[in-house]
Order: sequence, then C-alpha cells, then structure tokens
Amino acid sequence: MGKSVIIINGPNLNLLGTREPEIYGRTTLADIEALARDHGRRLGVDVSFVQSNLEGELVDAIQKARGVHDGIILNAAAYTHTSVALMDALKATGVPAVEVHLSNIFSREPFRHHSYISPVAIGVICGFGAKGYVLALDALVATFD
Ligand code: CA2
Repeated sequence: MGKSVIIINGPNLNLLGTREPEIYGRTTLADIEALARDHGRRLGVDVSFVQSNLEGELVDAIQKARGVHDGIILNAAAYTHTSVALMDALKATGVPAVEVHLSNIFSREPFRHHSYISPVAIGVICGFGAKGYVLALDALVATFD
C-alpha cells in the first residue's frame, strides 16, 4: 500500500501571504498545500493537510494520525514554544514527525529558540520558507522502508 503523510499547521498560519510578508513571505497556505500535494505525487506519497488555531484540535489531529499516516510534518507555529500537550501527543502517537518552520527561529527572538517539538521529532527544517515543507517531505520519505 502507498505511504501517507499528514501536514499539520498551527495557529495564525491561515494568515500566510496576507500579513507580515517580510517575515513569512507572500505564499499562502493554499499555495503551500498545492506545492506539497504536487511533490507528494512526484514521490508517490499521499499528502493530507490540516490547519487549526486550536491547540486541542492539533492534539486530536496528531492522535488520529496513528495507524492512518506513516509520517507527520508539523509546523506548530507559536505552540512550538509553549505546548507540552503537543509534545506529549507526538510522543504518544509514535508516528515519525518532521518539525518545520518557515522562518529561522534561531535568528529571531530568544523565546523562539526553544521548541517542545524538537525533542520528539526525527528532525527539524527551518528558515527555508514554503520550500521547507517540500524539503520535509523529502526528508520524511527518505526514512521510509
Ligand atoms: O516560522 C514559522 O513557521 C513559525 O512556526 C511561525 C509562527 C511563529 O510563532 C514561530 O515562532 C515560527 C507564527 C505563525 C504566524 O503566521 C503568520 C502569518 C502571516 C501573518 C501573521 C502571522
């Protein structure tokens, strides 16, 4: 059976391309979804895509990935820096995850330098804008048997 990846996006990422283009670029979340789905087709991987502003809905999406998806790509946005709940959910679900950020969180404010996600992710890609999602798909697929 073909492999399946879910891309999960956190709060305010629905605003991409409409505000703060100097930090986050002009690409919308719908553009990123299209880029990721196209790349998934090239790799022979099914790509699902969700965004929520609600921490509990992100926890639900991570829990539901177990037994359904072979990998998770997670941009938890601001919850990256605050959410023990997302960290626990990722650990519990056991589905391999790649953490993605559009911006280089290490060249920004100190409070963005800590991630609750990184310790439970297989790897992190940050600073490459929308292309980071495509790079994350390549990285995840490279780990599949
Ligand atoms: O660089 C990233 O991808 C972040 O996850 C984005 C988060 C930020 O809190 C993280 O530190 C790094 C913020 C997402 C907010 O997205 C917006 C997009 C357009 C306009 C306003 C916010």
